[in-house]
Amino acid sequence: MPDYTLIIGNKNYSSWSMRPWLLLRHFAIPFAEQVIPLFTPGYDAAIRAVSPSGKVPLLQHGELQVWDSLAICEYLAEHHPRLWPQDPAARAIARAVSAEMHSGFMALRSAFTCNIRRRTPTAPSPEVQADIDRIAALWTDCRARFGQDGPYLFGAFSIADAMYAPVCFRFQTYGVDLSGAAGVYLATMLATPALQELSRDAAAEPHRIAKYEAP
Ligand SMILES: N[C@@H](CCC(=O)N[C@@H](CS)C(=O)NCC(=O)O)C(=O)O
Repeated sequence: MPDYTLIIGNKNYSSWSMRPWLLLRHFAIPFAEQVIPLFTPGYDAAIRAVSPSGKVPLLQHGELQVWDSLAICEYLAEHHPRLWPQDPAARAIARAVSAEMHSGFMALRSAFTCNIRRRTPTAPSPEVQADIDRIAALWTDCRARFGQDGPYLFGAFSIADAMYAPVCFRFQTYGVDLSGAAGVYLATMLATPALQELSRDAAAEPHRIAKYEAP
């Protein structure tokens, strides 16, 4: 019986649930997965019974309940220090870009909602394009400054990559092409086994959330 239980909303649409799930899977940290299907009858009561925020994801570890994706990743890193880069400067920037993702990119997140199995090439609005440009610049900068020892933002896969994984899926769904180092990083992420496993699980999920399937 694994120590950790991760409660998620689903695999296909729940971008916040995805981050700690990918982290646990990529690092082969054993965990039990519990799905409380998002926006289905009974979801609200079921999630509020366990999560103080009424939102997924939630990590249960013994008697402790930790909510919010970034706080969950930080908690896991207390027990598994390799989840952040080892160098203090790299770790500081990894935390900065993770926080920027956690609190920003609102135009992209609201126009290009997460739907992993969908393919719907869409021309971005100027606001969405500005978010895409910032993400491409950030990825390029991290790869150039910290990416010498591996193909991810800080070389080895870290929390920062897990935080940007939903953006990678959104770029695939909406047909956002990136050039140069950012494009190579995007392809690397989409080919990463944990992301591929999540995609397969998302494709097999039975339920549909109508507002994320329109138009
Ligand atoms: N900042 C939170 C956001 C969590 C969040 O908004 N989760 C969504 C699902 S992806 C949710 O539970 N929505 C249900 C609701 O708002 O009632 C985090 O990082 O975990």
